Amino acid sequence: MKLRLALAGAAVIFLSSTALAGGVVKLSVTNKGKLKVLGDKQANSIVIEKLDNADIRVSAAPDRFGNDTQLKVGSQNPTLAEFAGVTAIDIKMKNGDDRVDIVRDLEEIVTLDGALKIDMGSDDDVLVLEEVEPDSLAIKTSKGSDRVTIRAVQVLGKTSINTGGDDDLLFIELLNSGSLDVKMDKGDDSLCIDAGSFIPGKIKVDGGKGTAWWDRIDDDLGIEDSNFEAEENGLCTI
Ligand SMILES: [Ca+2]
Ligand SMILES: [Ca+2]
Ligand SMILES: [Ca+2]
Repeated sequence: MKLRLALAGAAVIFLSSTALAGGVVKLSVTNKGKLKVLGDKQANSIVIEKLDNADIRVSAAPDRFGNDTQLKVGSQNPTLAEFAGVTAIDIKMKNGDDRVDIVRDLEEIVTLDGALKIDMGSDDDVLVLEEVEPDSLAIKTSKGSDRVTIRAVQVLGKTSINTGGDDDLLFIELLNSGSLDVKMDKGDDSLCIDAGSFIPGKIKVDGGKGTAWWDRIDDDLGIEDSNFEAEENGLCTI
């Protein structure tokens, strides 16, 4: 049975007893409306969505071994939590093979007046952004072979993505952003930018050391002169 509680910080949480296995993710909202998401050294997995009442909902999801992440809001351990008045999101997942999905589910596109900042920490992380519209977007995935998917994302200001060391995969499909700065660092990295993206401002794409493959980059984006080694057709269909 679920128990619905209203907290002073405008959070609504749903309690149920769950064993601790996939680590703990702490959630809090500053008085300026920034939702802070803080993982631990375990493999944490969460889903962030927007509800039709404009609340942001964070749900715990099972990791690839089926272990559920435990959320923590104040002294409570809910399985999902809803927050009103969120204007920005700051995510730090730390070590472990983490997964974060920020997606439109059945309800609203995830719009934010402020910044969306995501730091996946070390190890092999998965990040999926689908139908998200923040004011600015900064992604960092650090060491580990990470996979980042950006689909139908609209950013008023700048987008910066740094996938760090090791063999990373970055898929960008339908990104509208004021500017774009991609750094893929060491390792054998792969980048797919779909031709449907629109970036009117400055574009900088750096494949880093090691082999960097790219596919389906729109000529209009003008990034062929970057240090990507070769075009590999079919990369975008992986
Ligand atoms: Ca973690
Ligand atoms: Ca991590
Ligand atoms: Ca990496």
